[in-house]
Amino acid sequence: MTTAPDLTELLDGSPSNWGKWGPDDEVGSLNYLTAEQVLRGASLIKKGALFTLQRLIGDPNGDPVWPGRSPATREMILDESHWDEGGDGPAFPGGLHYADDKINAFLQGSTQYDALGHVWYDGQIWNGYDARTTIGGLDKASVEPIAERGVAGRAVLLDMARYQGVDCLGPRETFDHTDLEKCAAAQGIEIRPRDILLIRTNHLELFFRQGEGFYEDFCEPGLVYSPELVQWFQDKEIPNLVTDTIANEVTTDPHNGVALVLHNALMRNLGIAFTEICDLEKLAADCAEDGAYEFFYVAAPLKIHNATGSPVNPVVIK
Ligand code: UVW
Repeated sequence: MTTAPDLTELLDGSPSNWGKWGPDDEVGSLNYLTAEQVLRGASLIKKGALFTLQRLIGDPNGDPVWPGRSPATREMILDESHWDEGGDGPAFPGGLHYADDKINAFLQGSTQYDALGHVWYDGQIWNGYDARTTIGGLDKASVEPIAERGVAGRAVLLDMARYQGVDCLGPRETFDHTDLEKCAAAQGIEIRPRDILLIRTNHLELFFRQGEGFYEDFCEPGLVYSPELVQWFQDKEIPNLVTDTIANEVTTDPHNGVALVLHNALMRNLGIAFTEICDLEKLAADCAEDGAYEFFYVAAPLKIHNATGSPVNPVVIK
């Protein structure tokens, strides 16, 4: 049996953007989204149609999450029953009643932005910060600076499932940048520098069909590492990778057995923001209908101090 190489060895010499935006940077490749890029994206608004990309938290059919995480639970704290005979509902002048609830949730357990400091190897996170700055909360490269900044620009949908003529991609299936280029050409668009990439696999359809069986021998489909793929992302100055899978890439690289290589090659090293577990179905159906696969994308995760990630409801405007 061959053992998987260390990420240090595998990614030795891989492109890096550490220091490119200064020693204090915490938002990485989102720096590519200048005001000019925001305007470039906004110019694609043609019909005033809105698409929200967040999956429902507390979906009665289940919430897909990375193995080891649990879906969010919501607890009702106050409702009308608290004002029943002998109830503990607070009394307000005028007779106000109100409902209150709270959720207990993994910040990476729904549609989410990863903080750039979410993953690492070799004792260093994005921009070379010491991995020990993650202890007890991310002092560096948390989701907070991304939330503070916001994300907006031209985005393209690469509908890999439709391009391959399948309902959804199955476990372990991989594709790379050359496939993305071919998919874009088939859709009649060009992937331009600084585009936000939205990739549809519809793989989570299998979660809703299979229930817990979905997690057996878990290996999601997705982009797979190669030095050429990393260089392509670097040359294209891609700021944000958005997908409809739990972890945005093939879970275990079939060529070397390493887990989540692109989280490290693209997020830790290049500073590309990752947006995961999106629902791209309505958007994809609309794109197939009107043939417009390029549009304005805007998102801002929640401002949570020191957090490793945050729920988000990105919006596409066509
Ligand atoms: C991990 O990196 C483990 O998970 P996520 O899919 O939230 O990035």
